[in-house]
Amino acid sequence: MIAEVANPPAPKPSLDWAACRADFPILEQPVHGHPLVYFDNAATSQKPRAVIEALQRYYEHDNANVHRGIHELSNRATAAFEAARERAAGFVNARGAEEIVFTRGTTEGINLVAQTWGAQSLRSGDVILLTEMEHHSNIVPWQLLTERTGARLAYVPVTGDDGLLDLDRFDQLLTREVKLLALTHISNSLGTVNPVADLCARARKRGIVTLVDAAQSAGHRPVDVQEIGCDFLAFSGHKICGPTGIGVLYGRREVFADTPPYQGGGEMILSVDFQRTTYKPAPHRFEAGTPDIAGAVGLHAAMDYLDRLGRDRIFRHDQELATYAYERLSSLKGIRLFGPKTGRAGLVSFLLADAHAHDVVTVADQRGVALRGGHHCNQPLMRRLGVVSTARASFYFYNTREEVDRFIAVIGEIQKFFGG
Ligand code: C6P
Repeated sequence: MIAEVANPPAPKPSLDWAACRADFPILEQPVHGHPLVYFDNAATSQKPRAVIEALQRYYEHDNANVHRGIHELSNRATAAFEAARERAAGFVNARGAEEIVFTRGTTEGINLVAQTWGAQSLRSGDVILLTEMEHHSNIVPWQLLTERTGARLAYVPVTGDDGLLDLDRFDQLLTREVKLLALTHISNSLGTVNPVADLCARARKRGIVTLVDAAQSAGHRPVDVQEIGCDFLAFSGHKICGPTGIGVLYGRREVFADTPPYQGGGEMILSVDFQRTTYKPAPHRFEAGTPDIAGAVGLHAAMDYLDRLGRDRIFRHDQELATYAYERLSSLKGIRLFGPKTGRAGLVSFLLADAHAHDVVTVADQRGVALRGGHHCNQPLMRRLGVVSTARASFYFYNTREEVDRFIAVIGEIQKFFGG
C-alpha cells in the first residue's frame, strides 16, 4: 500500500497586530509627554486584559488554598491550579502534567535542578558544560554547586560580535567528565537562537543530562520539549505576558522520578513522623508550601492568549522588527552591533561610539522610548566581548515598524547630541 502523503500545513494568515496592541491597556499612556514605545520586553513583557481579568476573577470568585480544604472554593482553586499545570504541559508539549513544576521563574527553576538533581548526581571531577552567553541565572547556581561537590565548569566559546556558539569546539568539549549541558535557547544580550535540539541530541548520545534556559524563547516561538529532547527546561511567566512570581520547570518524567525534594514543608509530603518523612511523587514533591495560585491562573490565561495568536507568527513578527531595526542601526556611523546578522530573535544590542549605554537609555526614556542598558546579567559575556555594557531594544508582537522608526530617530538625536 502506498502511504498517503500528508499535505503541508497551510501557512497561517497574518494577524492584525495593531488590534492585539489594543489588548494592552498600559501601552496607551504617554511617557514624558510622548507616546510610550516599550522596547524592554526581554526584561518583562506587558500583560493583556485577558490576564489582568483572569487574576481579578480568581480573587473575586475562587480564592482559597489548594490541595487542603474540602470546600467549594478550595476545590475550585485546586482545579484552577492543576488546570494551569495541564495547560503548561501542553504549552511545551510535555508528555504529562507530572512533568511540570511551578516555580517563581527561570532562576528558581535552574536553582531547583542544581540543588536537587545536581547535588545528588555530581561528584568531584565531573564537569558542567555551559556556554559563554549564559545569563547569571544559568551560571551562579552551578558555581554554588561546584563549591559543594568539587565539580567544575567548562564553557562553549562565543565566536565574537556575531554572537554564535563555536560549534566546531562543541564535540571536543563533550568529554567523558561532562555530566550536564545547560544552555540558553535564545541569548538575552545577543539575540542568538541556539540549535538546542541538535546540541541536546549530541549530549544525550553521550549520556549527558541537558537543561535548556527558555526564558527568552518560551513566549516568542514554539517550544517543544520532546522535539528539543532536553531533560529540563525552565521559563518565567512574566516574560510571556503572565504575572511575575510564577514560572515553569519541565523535567523529563524518568529524571524527576529519581530526583530528591527541593524545599521541605507542607504539600510535598505523603507522611511525616518526628524523625522521618516520605515524599509525594513529582511534581508535588518539588512544591513545598502554598504556591502562587493566582500566578498560575494568570499564566494559564497568558498561555491561552499567546497560543491564540500563534507563537510561530509571533516569532516571525518579532524577527522582522529586529531585522529591520538591525538594518537601520547598521546604516548609522559610530555604532557597534552585537549578535548574528541573520536569523536573530527579536532584539538588538548596540553601543554608540560617543555615548555610554546608560546615557542612551536615559535620553531615550525622556522621549518615551523604554530601552535597557547595562550588562543584562551577562557579565562574563560582556568581558568576552570587551565591553562593560550595551544598550538593548527588545521587541514583542504588540510593537510596530513605526515604533522602530521613532527609536531610530531618537538614536540619531542622541548621536548628534553626544557627538557634538
Ligand atoms: N533576563 C533581561 O534580559 P527571571 O529573572 O528568573 O525571570 O529570568 C532570568 C533569566 C534567565 N535566563 C535568561 C536568558 C534571561 O534573559 C533571564 C532574564 C532579563 O532583561 C533580566 S536580566
